[in-house]
Amino acid sequence: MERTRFDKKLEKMFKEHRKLIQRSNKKQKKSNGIYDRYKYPVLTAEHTPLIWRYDLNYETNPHLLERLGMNTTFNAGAIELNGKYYLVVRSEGVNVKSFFAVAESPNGIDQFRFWDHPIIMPVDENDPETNVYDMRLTKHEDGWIYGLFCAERKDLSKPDDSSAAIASCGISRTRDLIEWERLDDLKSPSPQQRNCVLHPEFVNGKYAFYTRPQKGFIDTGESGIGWGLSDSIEHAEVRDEKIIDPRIYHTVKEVKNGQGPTPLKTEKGWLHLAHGVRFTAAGLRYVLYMFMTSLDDPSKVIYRPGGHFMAPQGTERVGDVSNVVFCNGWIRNEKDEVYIYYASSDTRMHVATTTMEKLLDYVMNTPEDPGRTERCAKQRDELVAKNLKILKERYPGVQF
Ligand code: M1P
Repeated sequence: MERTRFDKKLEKMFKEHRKLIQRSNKKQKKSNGIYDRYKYPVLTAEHTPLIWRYDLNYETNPHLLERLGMNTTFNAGAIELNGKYYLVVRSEGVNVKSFFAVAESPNGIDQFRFWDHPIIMPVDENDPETNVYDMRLTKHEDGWIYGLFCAERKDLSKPDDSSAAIASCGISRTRDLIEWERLDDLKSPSPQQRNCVLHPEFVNGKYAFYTRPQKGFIDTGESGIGWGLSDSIEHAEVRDEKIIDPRIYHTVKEVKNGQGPTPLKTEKGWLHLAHGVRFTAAGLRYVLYMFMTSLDDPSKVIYRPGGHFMAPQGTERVGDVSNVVFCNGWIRNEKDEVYIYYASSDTRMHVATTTMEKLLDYVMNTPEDPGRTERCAKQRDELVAKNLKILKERYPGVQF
């Protein structure tokens, strides 16, 4: 390509990229009343900076080919700092390795822009991981911002199985999302851990972890969302791990589940968002559900709204791993609005917005799953009877 064409093409690429980043987002008209979805994803692979992907030197890349392609941007941790909204995004190159990168927005709904440089997470050179993903950010009362993530290594005990892997909980901390200190991975009785989250307060003077013990890399066994305490964060070890939110037959979390973002403290209890997984003829289906735990004992579940809170819809259903919504980041702002950052189908990031008031109403007043079909029919029938009474009184003679 001639130099002038190269320059023109580059200019056009920057212009289009700028347009994408500056595009404003719009609330979708349809809502279930609990939260609002938005027209556009907040981050896609296309949002990643061109300087991550292209060699802009005419001498070494005269055809302006993409050199280090990006595949997906998903499963982001989220945090608000000084009035700005930050996502620490699982950014995956075309080589299927993820790394973390910060994207910031002035309003949390659109204009998310990646910082120029990805996070270079420190590694233990004696035991480096092959992949890292799904960071949960916790502003802890000890003053640090912690980032817990899955650190994945090849299972060296099975040299002939090229997919045998070990998932472990990596722990890092920062003050500014720029400098990261790596601490020891979490030790626990389970051979594998994924979806671990640090509770934001000390419990009995100790660091408290939500865990997800698992038998194998994919198979969780008889597991669920676990809970355990550790004396230290620098050398975190949970000796006693108890399951606080188990898997249950014929529910949205029949096959597995995992804690989502760090729970939010409210005057009624700790508000949790989690993912639940079910086997279907089309493969695994990942949805989000909520629950609340007690302020006196954050390991005690006190409200369990039945069914899913959010499931993949429309184009969200399709991606690298289809039929998945996953969330590991949300932000409660000073107006008590909650911005839920969820990924669809392991491919892109979206936002859904709501308020603390609505989430509390949802969690405390949505009936539990009665567990059996005829009880579900009766539960619905009771609602129908109450509603018909209201309608008949208010609009006598009108058929709805
Ligand atoms: O592909 C869906 C999700 O699968 C895993 O979640 P879990 O451990 O609960 O099965 C994670 O790898 C997650 O990143 C991914 O989105």
